[in-house]
Amino acid sequence: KKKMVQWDPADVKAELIKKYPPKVARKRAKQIMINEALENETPEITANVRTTPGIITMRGCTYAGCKGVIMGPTRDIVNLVHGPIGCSFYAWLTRRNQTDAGPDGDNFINYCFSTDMQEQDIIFGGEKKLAAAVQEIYDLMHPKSIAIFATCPVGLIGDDIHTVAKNMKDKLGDCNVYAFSCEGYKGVSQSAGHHIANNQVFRHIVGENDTPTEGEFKINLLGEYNIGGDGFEIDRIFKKCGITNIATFSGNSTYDQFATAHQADLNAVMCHRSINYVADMLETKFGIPWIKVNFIGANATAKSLRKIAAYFEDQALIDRVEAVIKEEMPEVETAVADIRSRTEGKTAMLFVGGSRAHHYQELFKEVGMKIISAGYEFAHRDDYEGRQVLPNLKVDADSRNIEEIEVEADATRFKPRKTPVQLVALEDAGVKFKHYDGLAPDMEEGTLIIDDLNQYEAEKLVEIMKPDIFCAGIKEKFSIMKLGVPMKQLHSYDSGGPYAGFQGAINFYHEIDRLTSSKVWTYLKAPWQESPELTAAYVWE
Ligand code: CFM
Ligand code: HCA
Repeated sequence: KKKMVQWDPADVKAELIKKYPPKVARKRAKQIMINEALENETPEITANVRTTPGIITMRGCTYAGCKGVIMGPTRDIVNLVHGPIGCSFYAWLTRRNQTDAGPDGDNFINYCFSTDMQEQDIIFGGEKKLAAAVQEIYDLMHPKSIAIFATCPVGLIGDDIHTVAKNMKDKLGDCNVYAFSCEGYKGVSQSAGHHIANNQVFRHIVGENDTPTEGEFKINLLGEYNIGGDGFEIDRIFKKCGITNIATFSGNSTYDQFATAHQADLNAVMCHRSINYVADMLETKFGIPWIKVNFIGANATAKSLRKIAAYFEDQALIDRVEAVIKEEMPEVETAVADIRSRTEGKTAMLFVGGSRAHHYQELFKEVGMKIISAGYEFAHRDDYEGRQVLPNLKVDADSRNIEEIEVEADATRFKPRKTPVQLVALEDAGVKFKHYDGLAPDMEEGTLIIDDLNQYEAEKLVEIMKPDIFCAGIKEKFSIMKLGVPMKQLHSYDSGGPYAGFQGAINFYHEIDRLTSSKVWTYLKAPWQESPELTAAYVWE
């Protein structure tokens, strides 16, 4: 059995920033946090700040967050990229979100639509070319809707994509056209792109369709992107429980699902980081409360289903949810019992996006593994530290004065589904609404929490702490594997998945077992490590 590597987190931190110039070291020091209990407070971390130029960040750009993340998975909206062809080509089908359009549904995800901007468009402007592209798409595909995305040059030359969109919408008549000013350079990461996408989806689509939707317990699932088919597994479970999912934002979604989303009774928020803006807007404009859920991990799935059932306060639903959990769990428990003997006590590191570095800790814990270091690429401070807000209301749980709450609720709600007093009573009964835990409180003391980890630090961290598995994205994959450490992509899942829900958890346990139990890593030695005399042959003059 492998001996546990011991380290002092303060030493590791010092080692990570040792080589930086003093100013950079000072900045990075604030983004590397030793998780420790302080008197009455959580330790603070700096997040959502610009990456120092020259550092090889793991982050993506604003266009990636808007077009790739939020709008990309919607299958019947044509996503037209206004920009040079590379921006469209390199964002084409990379995110592994799956679709099922049924026998006659539209699915444009497989296509790559671009205005293919050239030098002359940069000089003379690309608006005419953009309008012609919209017309061409309409003539060829007749979609319900066309979304236009700006890449960096568009903002620099000042093309007015919103006016082009409006004019084309008026001209076409039966096709909703709108635009996103999501130039890649805006903001400090893809996070700005989420916000831009959320605002426009809400402004141009949500609430557009009042045709009544069927279902007794209607929810929207926010922040689930059907990577590796996760959304399919969650929908399978909802269906079994009798919960109607009107719209997923945005895995395998359609224009009409967004347009009818305002008819739901509850929003269940999975990836809070990317979609909290829509949750808040649905609450403010349509009075639909939201709760935080997590379907990554079998126990987390059971907990989230119970939370949804508790909201509706319906005994038949509560019983059905319990029956589903009882039916699904034995297979999960059998898998854990088999795998845990090999995975117990092994260590993992997770550096992913803005929510998975937290959500996936559940799955590792279920097979007895320890998380020794984790962090987000672009999350904000509340994703690290957690936040607690009362449902339906813009007040902190601490300042819970019922009269004050009622006044505020009346002023902001169009159609409140429950009175604040009922909600407070529910909270007191143990149902926590709109509360979400941050990453830090859920991690053990002495662990290292690192924001916007970069390539240099990733390699150093692995060398020093020697985890049994490292989880991140494609840019990290091969440099980590070359260090002899198994690497699992938690963005694209490599070629695996689903990992959500009960069946997904079982898939994940098996994958982690295979990766961390494989002997192949012990054979991984470069020729010059085996025969030092070869070193000279590999040195470049
Ligand atoms: Fe949310 Fe996502 Fe994530 Fe994200 Fe992303 Fe993604 Fe991610 Mo890649 S929306 S924050 S911007 S869960 S694309 S499906 S895997 S970084 S952790
Ligand atoms: C993005 C998308 C990404 C990249 C994943 C990766 C995704 O940030 O533009 O680096 O492997 O999940 O596809 O996060």
